[in-house]
Amino acid sequence: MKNIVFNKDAFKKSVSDNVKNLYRKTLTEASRQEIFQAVSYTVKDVIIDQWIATQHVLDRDDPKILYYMSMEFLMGRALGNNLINLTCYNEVKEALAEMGVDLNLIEDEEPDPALGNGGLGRLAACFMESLATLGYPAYGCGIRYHYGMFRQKIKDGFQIEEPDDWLKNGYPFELKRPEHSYEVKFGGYVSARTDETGRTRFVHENYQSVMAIPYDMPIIGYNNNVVNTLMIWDAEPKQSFELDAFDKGDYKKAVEQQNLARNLVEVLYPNDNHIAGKELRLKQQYFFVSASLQRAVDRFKKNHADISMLPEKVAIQMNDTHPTVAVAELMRILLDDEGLSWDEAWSITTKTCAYTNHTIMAEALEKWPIEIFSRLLPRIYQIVEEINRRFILKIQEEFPNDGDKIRKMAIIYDGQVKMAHLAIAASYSVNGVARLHTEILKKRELNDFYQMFPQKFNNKTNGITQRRFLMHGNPLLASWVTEHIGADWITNLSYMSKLAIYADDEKMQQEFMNIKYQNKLRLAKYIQQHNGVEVDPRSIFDVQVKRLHEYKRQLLNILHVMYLYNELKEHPDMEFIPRTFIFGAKAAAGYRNAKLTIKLINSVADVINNDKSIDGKIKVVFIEDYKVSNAELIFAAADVSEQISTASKEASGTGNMKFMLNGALTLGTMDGANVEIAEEVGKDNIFIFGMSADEVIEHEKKRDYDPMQIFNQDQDVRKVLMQLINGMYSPNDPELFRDLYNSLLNTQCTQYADTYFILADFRSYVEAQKRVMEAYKDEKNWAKSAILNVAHSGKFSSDRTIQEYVDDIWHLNRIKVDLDI
Ligand code: DL6
Repeated sequence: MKNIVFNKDAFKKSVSDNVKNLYRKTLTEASRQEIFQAVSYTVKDVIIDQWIATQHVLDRDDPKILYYMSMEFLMGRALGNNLINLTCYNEVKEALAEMGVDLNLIEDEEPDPALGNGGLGRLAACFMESLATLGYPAYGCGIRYHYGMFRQKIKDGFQIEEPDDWLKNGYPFELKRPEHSYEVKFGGYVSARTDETGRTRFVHENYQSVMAIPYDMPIIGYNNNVVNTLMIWDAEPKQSFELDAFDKGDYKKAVEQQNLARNLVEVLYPNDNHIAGKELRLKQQYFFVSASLQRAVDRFKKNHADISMLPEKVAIQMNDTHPTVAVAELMRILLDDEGLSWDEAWSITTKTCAYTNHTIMAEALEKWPIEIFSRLLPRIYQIVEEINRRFILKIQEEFPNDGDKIRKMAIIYDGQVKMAHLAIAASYSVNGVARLHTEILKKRELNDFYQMFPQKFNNKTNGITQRRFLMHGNPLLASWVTEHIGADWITNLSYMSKLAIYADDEKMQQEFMNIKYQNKLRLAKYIQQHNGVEVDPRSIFDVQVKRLHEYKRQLLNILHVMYLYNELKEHPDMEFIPRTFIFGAKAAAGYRNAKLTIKLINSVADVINNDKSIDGKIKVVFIEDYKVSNAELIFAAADVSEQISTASKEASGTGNMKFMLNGALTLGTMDGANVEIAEEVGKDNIFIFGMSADEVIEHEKKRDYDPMQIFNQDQDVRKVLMQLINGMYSPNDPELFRDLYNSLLNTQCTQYADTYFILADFRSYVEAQKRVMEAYKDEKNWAKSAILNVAHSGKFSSDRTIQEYVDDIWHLNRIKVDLDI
């Protein structure tokens, strides 16, 4: 069933008209960027009708609405995916071709809106798309950073960060909505006053404030007319809104407000799984949370006089602890603006807010010094103090003989506000993002809280949208799948299991491998253009793309490449299937070892790629500026998916699912969602290695791991590690990689040497890599495994994840949108 009727002539005319009206040019005179803008405005025209219709349904039916609060939405490009979800991608491609325009080149003109760092932000984007596709009413709430995730350049092998000026040419898919602006206040002080009824009122005075202005972006459901909204907030100084009310004499305040607005949303903090702890970041958090909640409550009040019904109409999901200040802000609105008692306000808040935990990495658990928190958000701090006071009483009731519990569980302790504790105390649901992760939370990291509130804890294994990561990213495979099993998988990925019966079919295996080959050619071309490196599409494409973090162990991967190179040099005639090791990763700007690992990968690439004696058997490629758009090309072309984090450290991972969907075989540890991938695909179709989460945690507890022993006993390890410091990969500066060497061996430089058990897992990784090579020799069997990976990817659709959130946490109803045409 197709909902929109595509009219080719009208489309062409609209594109030409847009070029004319926007740029005073004919199509032949227009640049690609201008044509991208013109096409996007034509597409937006179609979207707007569905968007309005969706809003009318929301106004008419008054369903419960989800507000998904997230500091990050890593959206990726919109044009292609909008066309897919409007079900007119091929028609538009054809119409543009008739106009002499290549849609793929036009798509490349769109900047990647990169308002996120990595997995957490991309998950939020997949969730928004699945919510719209399933027809659930939802707003994404975030920040319109003027500069998103930095653009990565590689210069002499080092990462250089360049600003991502994604709004430079104007972004056609956003809509400014100044009529929904709100004031957000910072600083000042709070005075208690008794009003005429004898009630204590808290008055916030002498504050600075900014206006939060929403920009709406449409989120288009697949073939269902539903268009939800991603509402991202920009900041503007208040006086430009209220010129009259503004005290013109107060120049200093005017400048302060101007600066506050300018700085507030300027840039995304580029840290993944690590908090910056900067004052501005707390301001950003409160800014978008306060504005979003004010809008949510206003929207609710349009239809309802009784605020106690809020939990029936509004669900707030806090994506990690970053928006946790929402709990206190909602309390403030209910107490101060709505005049409710503490108990009434608390009852509403705790039935409305839910929290997702995305990490157990200690450095990512947010804590704010009370000095900063109370100075920036004085009223919010008062409220958190009171939540904490009452929470401590509850802890004492629950654990009467255990004084230590308060130290471990209090929201405010040791001069810090602990955001995860606040989130758990106030949420009706606390979820982890893969089964293993949730179990670790329950048994270890959050065990005290689990003992107190077992009913709050649940698991929601992450997922990804197949519309972007197969239909758009891998059109050849998508069409092949549809040809053989029909198109139901597009909206219900569990249908993919129908492919399994073809896994043994030699013709199908051949077809699958041909498609993979075409995708490898496409990536090889991209690598040639961007890296100037020639890679052999017949080699095994072994890929690790994700943020650079020590726990993700890109270092283990490159150490193995160094080892393999040593082997090949020592035994030039050994049996060997050519391998292309592909990396893509951004490192946080201040993360030394991560940046040094990027340099190491590039240095190893330099040496190996230029060594004629190995006949191109190993190539190493570092893809610059890894982002959503090039990720789609990479997943489609991969043979091997490297998911090699230290077991227990990767909460879930979602790249692992994207590779699987595209028929790559996972080489991974039993970590995060790898565990569930292994379960779905079966042990014959995945390469598992390394220590288990329990073993890692046990060593961490006992502190009995000594990497030096391995260094002394394993000559291959010793050789590779020596090459880090003997100038083999840095002849001009043999000390260049000393810090990496030290991180693995030298206890004086790190708290514990080899914190992420790289040497402990090295041998097992080498063996697993051998199994990969053995398996690849049998092309038919490899193809069978690859097809089975696609066939068993059904569980990992974000549609499934969202349905579980709806069933267990949000309790939303689907809407139905008909277009009155
Ligand atoms: O849940 C999405 C994603 C997981 O797949 C990754 O395993 C996890 O590392 C990531 N967590 C974060 C935590 N961030 N902070 N701050 O990015 O979430």
